[in-house]
Amino acid sequence: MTEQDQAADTIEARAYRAALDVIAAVEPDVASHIRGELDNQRSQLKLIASENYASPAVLLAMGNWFSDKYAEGIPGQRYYAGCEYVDKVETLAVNRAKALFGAKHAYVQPHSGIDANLVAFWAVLAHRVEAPFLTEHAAKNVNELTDSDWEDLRQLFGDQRMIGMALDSGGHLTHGFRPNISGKLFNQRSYHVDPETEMLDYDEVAKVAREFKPLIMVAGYSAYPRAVDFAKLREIADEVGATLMVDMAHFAGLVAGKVFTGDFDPLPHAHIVTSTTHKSLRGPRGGIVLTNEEDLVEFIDKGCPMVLGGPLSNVMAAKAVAFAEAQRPEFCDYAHQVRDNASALAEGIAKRGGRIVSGGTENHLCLVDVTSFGLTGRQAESALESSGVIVNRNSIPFDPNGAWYTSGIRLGTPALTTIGMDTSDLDEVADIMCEVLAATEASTTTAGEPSKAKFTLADEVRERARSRSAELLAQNPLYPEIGAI
Ligand code: DSN
Repeated sequence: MTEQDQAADTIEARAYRAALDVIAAVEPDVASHIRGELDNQRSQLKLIASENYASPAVLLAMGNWFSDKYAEGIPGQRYYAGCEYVDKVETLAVNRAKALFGAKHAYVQPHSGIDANLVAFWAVLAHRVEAPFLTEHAAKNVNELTDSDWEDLRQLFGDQRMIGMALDSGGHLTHGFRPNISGKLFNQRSYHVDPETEMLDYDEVAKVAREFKPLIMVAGYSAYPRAVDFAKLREIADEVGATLMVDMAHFAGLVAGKVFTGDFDPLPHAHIVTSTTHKSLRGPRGGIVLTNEEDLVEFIDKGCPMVLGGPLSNVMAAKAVAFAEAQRPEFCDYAHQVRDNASALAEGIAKRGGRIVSGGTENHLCLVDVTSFGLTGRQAESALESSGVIVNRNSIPFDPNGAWYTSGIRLGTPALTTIGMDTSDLDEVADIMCEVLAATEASTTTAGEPSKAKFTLADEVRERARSRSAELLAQNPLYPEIGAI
C-alpha cells in the first residue's frame, strides 16, 4: 500500500468519505463546497490569529443528533423534558473547563465570544445593579416592580460605565464600542497603549479608571502582542470598585497550555473571565464564561434564555472533547510552540525590514506596520492573499489610515503550529511574506491619486510564493489522517 492509500484507509478518512457521500446524496453542491474548503485550507498558509484547525474528534462531535435537542436552562434544571444526555454532556464540558482553567464555575453554553461577553455583562449588571435595586424595593423579581420602579431600573441599567482597551491599541468591538451592542448598553471610555513603547500603559489605565469610575473594567484583546499583568489590573479595579472582566478569547490556549501563569493568568485575578473556544484553544466555534466568584454564578447560569438562544448541545459535546485534548500534556508543548513560532515570525519579518508593533511579541500574534513596505494594511492583505498567504489587515496604535484600510496586518501562529510547523518554518514564512510585500507597489486611483487599496505585483512573485508555501505545506500537511477525499 502506498502512503496515501494507508492515509486514505484510516478511520477518519472513512468517516469523512461516508459523511460526504450521505450529504452528496441530498445536496451534492454542499458536499462539493465542503471538499473545496478543505482543499483551500490545505493549499494556503493560514496566519489569521483567531483561527485554528480543530481535530477530527472535535469536528465530528458537532455533527450529530445533539443538534436536534432543545435544552434551555442548566443541567438538572431545564425548561424542556428529555435532556438526560444533554445534561451529561454539558456537565462533562463544565467539569473539564473548570479543571482546565482552575475555575470554580464554568458556563459552556455561549455560542460565540460576543455571546460570552453579553452573558458576563448581564451577570455583572444583575449582581451589582438589579439585585440591590430589587432588595431596596422589597421585590423578589422584576415582575413585582411597579411600572415606575421598573422604568427607574431601566434608566439605571443605561447609566452604567465600563472601560476597555482602545480598538487601535488592540481592544475588541465587544468591549463597549458604539457599533456593538456593548457600546449602546454602556457608557464606555478607552485606555490606550503608550505611544512610544506601544505597550499597555498601566498608569493610563489607572488614570482612566480613577476618573471614570467604571462598574466594569474590561481587559483582554484581539490584536495586542504582549502579555498582560492581570494582578496589576485587579489592584486598579479594586481601588475604584470595578468588576474586572477579562476576555481571553485570543489567548485561552496559552492559559490552558501554561504559557501564561501567575500574574499573567487571568483566572486567579479577574472576577469573571470570558473566552471563545475555537482560537488558540483549538475547539469548536463557541464561547465560555468562567468565575471564581460565588456571587456571580446564579446570574451567569441564567445566560440562556436571558441573552442566548437554546444551547447548542452538539457544540457543548465538541467543547468537552476539545477541553479533554487541551488537558493532555502535549497541549502545553503546543501552546509554548505557538508562542515561540510567533516570536520567530516577528523576528523574521523585522530582520527583513518590516516594523513590528511594540518591537516583538509575547503571545501567539504579532502586528506588522506595513507602511514600512510603503503599503496600507488593505494592500498588504490583498497582495498576500493573491500569493496564497491568508492574513487580516488590522489597525496599529494611533493608526493614520483608519479601521478600513489600516496600516497593519495581524499574524498569528496557532494554525500553522497545529500542522507541525516550527521556528525555522516560521522564518521561511517570514521570508515568503517579505518577498511579496517588498515586491508589491501601491498604485493610484483612476483620478491619479495615491490609492489605499490598489496595488501591482508581478505574477512570478505570486507564483514563487505559492510554490514555496506548497513545499512547506507538503512537509506539514493538514489532516494527514484524512488523506484525499
Ligand atoms: N473575529 C475575531 C478576531 O479575528 O479576533 C474576534 O472577533
